[in-house]
Amino acid sequence: MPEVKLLHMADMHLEWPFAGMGVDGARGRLRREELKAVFAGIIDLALREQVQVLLLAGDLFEHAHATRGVIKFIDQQFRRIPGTRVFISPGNHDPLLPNSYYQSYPWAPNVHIFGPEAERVDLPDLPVSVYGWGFDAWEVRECRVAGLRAQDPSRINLVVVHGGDEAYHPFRPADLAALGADYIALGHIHKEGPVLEQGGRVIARYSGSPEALSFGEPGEHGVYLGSVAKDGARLAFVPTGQRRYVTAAVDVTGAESLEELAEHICRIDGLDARRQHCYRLTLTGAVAPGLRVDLPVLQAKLADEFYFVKLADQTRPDYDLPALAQERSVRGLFVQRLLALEAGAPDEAERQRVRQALALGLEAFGAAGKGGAR
Ligand SMILES: [Mn+2]
Repeated sequence: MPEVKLLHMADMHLEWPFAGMGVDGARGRLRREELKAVFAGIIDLALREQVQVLLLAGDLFEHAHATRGVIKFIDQQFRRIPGTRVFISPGNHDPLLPNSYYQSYPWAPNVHIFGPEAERVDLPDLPVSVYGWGFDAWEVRECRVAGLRAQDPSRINLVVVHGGDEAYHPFRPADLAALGADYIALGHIHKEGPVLEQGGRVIARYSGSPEALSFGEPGEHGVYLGSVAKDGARLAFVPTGQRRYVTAAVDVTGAESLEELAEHICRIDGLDARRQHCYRLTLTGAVAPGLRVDLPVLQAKLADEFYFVKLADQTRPDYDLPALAQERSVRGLFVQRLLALEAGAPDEAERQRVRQALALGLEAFGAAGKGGAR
């Protein structure tokens, strides 16, 4: 039975600005170089696995930021795999606008870029048809998959398309099911996952972003590799992501100094992992009264321990607040008032401000923590 060796990827977002990484411009530029390396690694995989068809389901690069240099880099990667047919369905970050490099660049002969009209391309040497359609605007608010319906059910019918939500080419699983395709490679959602299954086999899925781009993209990232025949698609996830984004809470209960806070924080992972991945950590628990959880200083202390760490403070001083609030004293009244303020605060930022005021006030009153005399 004929089959086709396939690699499905999407949402590479080359030249992504990484603005959320903070003020460090060099780090963003380095991340953009890392994205290029991940893409080159996927081309290595296609070469090694002798992939016949590479489906690129949109958002390959950032239209707003891409230079001719990065386009040349992408094209050179495609030229490394002349035996692989590359099909690109432009997405909402790399739409086929009049000034798109998709229009003006002399792309390698093995590359096909789908346009705003649904199109079928038959491979010359295999009973395979590839159907696709591409964004020609920043937003597309209607479903355009109807033109991608398989015309010859005896052939292996592949679809590559971008979108799936309201402003970005909405479609439902039922719209995809109606296409009669053997495999539908989707892009747009940066988390991999199936969209349509039939008889225990995935017919349509998102491959996710090959490299995570922000804290909104936790977990492993990669591409899908395998084969498609008339009796079904057999593709498996291949991790390609280099840096993971980890969001977690760290209980620092008992910490009495910034050094101890740093020790608690470093327990989140081993040094190799910490120097590889990006962490967004919220400190929780009860710390020694009088310990100022000074995030900028702590952040500086951890500079050599992490590739990237962003801290938030939700700790509280280790006071027995209910007991203090019972005291018949100015201090007792102060604690009562601030606990009420905290309870009535509209958001976490305000609650945190009240907790800080409470801690400073108790520090001024000279209150001892639960641990005893200070
Ligand atoms: Mn995307």
